[in-house]
Amino acid sequence: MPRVIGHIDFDYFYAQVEEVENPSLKGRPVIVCVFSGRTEDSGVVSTANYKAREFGVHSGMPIVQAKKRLEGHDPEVIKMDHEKYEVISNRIMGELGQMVDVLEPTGIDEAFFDITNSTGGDYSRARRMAESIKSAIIRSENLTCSIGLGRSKVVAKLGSDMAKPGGLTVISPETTKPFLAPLDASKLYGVGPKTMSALEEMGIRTIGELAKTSPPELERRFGRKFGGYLLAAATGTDADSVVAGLEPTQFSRIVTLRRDTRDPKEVIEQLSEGMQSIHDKLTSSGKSFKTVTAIGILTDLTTKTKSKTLETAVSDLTSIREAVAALFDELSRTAGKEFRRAGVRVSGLEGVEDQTSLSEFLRPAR
Ligand code: DCP
Ligand code: CA
Ligand code: CA
Repeated sequence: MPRVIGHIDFDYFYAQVEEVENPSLKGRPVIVCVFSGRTEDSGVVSTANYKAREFGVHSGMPIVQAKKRLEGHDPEVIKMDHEKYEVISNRIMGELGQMVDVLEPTGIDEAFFDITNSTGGDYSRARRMAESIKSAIIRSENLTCSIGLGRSKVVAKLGSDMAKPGGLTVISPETTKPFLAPLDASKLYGVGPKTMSALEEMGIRTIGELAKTSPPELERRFGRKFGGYLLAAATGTDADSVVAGLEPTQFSRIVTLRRDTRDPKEVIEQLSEGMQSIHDKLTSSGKSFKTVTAIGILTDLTTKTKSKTLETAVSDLTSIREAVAALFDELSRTAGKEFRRAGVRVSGLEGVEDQTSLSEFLRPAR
């Protein structure tokens, strides 16, 4: 049975999240920026929506330069809020995990997945599944994404790249060769400018030309491992499989206090948002926890911690707040110095995954 591997990539992710939150931005150039704080506009563009890209703005460009290009076009400049994007990413990954056989997140806005079993290797069924994944994400988060399907990770990734923005590229086993042949070899995952110029020296420009090169020739130039990979990638036969992403084992937040203090009430108050964000993460990943830890970093920069383990796993905000309050009361009595920074960690996570494996375990054998 041919493998069916997918690669999903959310479109102009950070900027799209901002558009969803504030629909009046649609149609205007939007840039999401990381400000370094040195001068008012120093820093770089983290990402830009497609409207801003029409003016040549791209990730990594200095903010000053981007603003110049967008002058007179009513741009919106937004400060990057990584936590916000992470919460949404986690929610989508959680949802995706329920829809595919194996999910391997590879970044905040992308993942490989395997749907060989659930489609029986049938690429028409796979296309319908990819379409329903796309509509599910639109329904739940109002976000568009691009998906590629193919028989290997390299092919799937090429497919999602070509589908941007908002598309779906299905490369069935029969169409893999003609699909790959005319493409520039630099499009292959792992082929950077250095490899590309080495290939050009060998007279290789396209993936099709690379696929026809003899293995010894490639191995002589690139070594056994990378040479072998290049040939496999070019023929769509790279064997790498989709590996389930590691589940988080803890969530934590640390803040620098507005002033050094021994007062647990002051500490708790400033940790309130952090506890809320931990609670959001628990909710979005469907997890509960057994252990709560209060973390205090003192004025001499030593770290003191105090933990409490519950009898059963819980996930509600009140439990976090109550445990943290009690732990900081104790910590402030024993620390002997003022707190400079303070944090909370929940660990011993249990959740969705355990339930799935349990139900699988209980399912009668066939
Ligand atoms: N990112 C960043 N700095 C970069 C590149 C990316 O901070 N130099 C962040 C912002 C992006 C996110 O990572 O939204 C995902 O990166 P992508 O390369 O997938 O780019 P986008 O999702 O922004 O756009 P595309 O529609 O091309 O996927
Ligand atoms: Ca993206
Ligand atoms: Ca990406």
